[in-house]
Amino acid sequence: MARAKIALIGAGMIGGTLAHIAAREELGDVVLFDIFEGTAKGKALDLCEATPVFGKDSHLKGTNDYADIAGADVCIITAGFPRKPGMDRKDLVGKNLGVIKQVAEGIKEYAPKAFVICITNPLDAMVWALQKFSGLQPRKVVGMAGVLDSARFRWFLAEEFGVSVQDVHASVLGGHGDTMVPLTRYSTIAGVPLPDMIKMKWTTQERIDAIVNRTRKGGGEIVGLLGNGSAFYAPAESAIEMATSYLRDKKRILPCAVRLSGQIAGVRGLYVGAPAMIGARGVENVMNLRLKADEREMFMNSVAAVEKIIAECQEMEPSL
Ligand code: TXD
Repeated sequence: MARAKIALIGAGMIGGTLAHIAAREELGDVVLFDIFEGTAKGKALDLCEATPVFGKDSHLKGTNDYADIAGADVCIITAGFPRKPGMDRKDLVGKNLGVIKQVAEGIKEYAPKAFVICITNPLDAMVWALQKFSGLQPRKVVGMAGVLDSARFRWFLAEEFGVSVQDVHASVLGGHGDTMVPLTRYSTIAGVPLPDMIKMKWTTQERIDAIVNRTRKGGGEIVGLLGNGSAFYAPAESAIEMATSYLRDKKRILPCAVRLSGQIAGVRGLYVGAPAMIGARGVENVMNLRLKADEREMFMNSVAAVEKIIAECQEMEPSL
């Protein structure tokens, strides 16, 4: 059987890390695309030269020509400008919307059957614009944010309880960032929901609230520490988990930015984070969670934040 072809649009910090993981996991052959041809070609060649050492037969190619992504099975998009310290996600809107338009046109022309994972911020609005500009089926276009947000939440919980990360499950909903909705009643330690962990006196409500707050600000914490650029290891691992579920038809249920059609709180036509089943047909199902009043309020607050950025996009790009 032919190897899968994975196109990585953007060969920066996340793009390079994605290429590394995809090659090591032998997930498929990799095309690294960037407007800076040297960056894409240099990273691809460096990784090709690493393959004999880690002993995997993945082929990597760097390019600045969209024709090279022809027939890609998966496209992962990180092209754009990262958030700088003190810069809000919204400052990125104008710059990254123009980038997403170009990328959508490239994918529409050369890889219209691909499963497309957008990572570029502001995530929920960019993935929405990408689907509109490209005209691809909504079930084949998703955004990566929830897997990362829930991974951060899981790590903080594993630290809090001193348990293996493997025994921690965390559930998040809504837009990426400050308005993200952590579902503590669906977040568990070895199957025991967090509210029960509080009753069992393994932790307190105050400590869980602090962890939720730290999770919401997780991206900013890394930006502040790095001083130049944003998180890349955990975002890359998260997108690979989504790509793997598609390529291997695993039907994982992962929190992804998906286009809702009424499954949660009646929201339609918008991309927001929700638990989605990812298989060979793309988004095969979205869990129709019934939210409690306070969760619904947080979710609608998150939806409003996404709508606000979309309105800004529509002002800048009347075709949307
Ligand atoms: O959870 C999430 N979704 C996120 C998103 C978590 C972390 C980072 N998040 C966002 O991902 C971040 O705010 C950025 O918008 C993207 C990519 O982050 P990365 O750290 O990889 O950024 P880099 O290193 O700046 O890489 C971006 C690359 C860089 O090499 C540019 O030359 C290239 O994008 N670029 C382009 N490539 C193709 N086409 C165009 N037009 C283009 N413009 C810039």
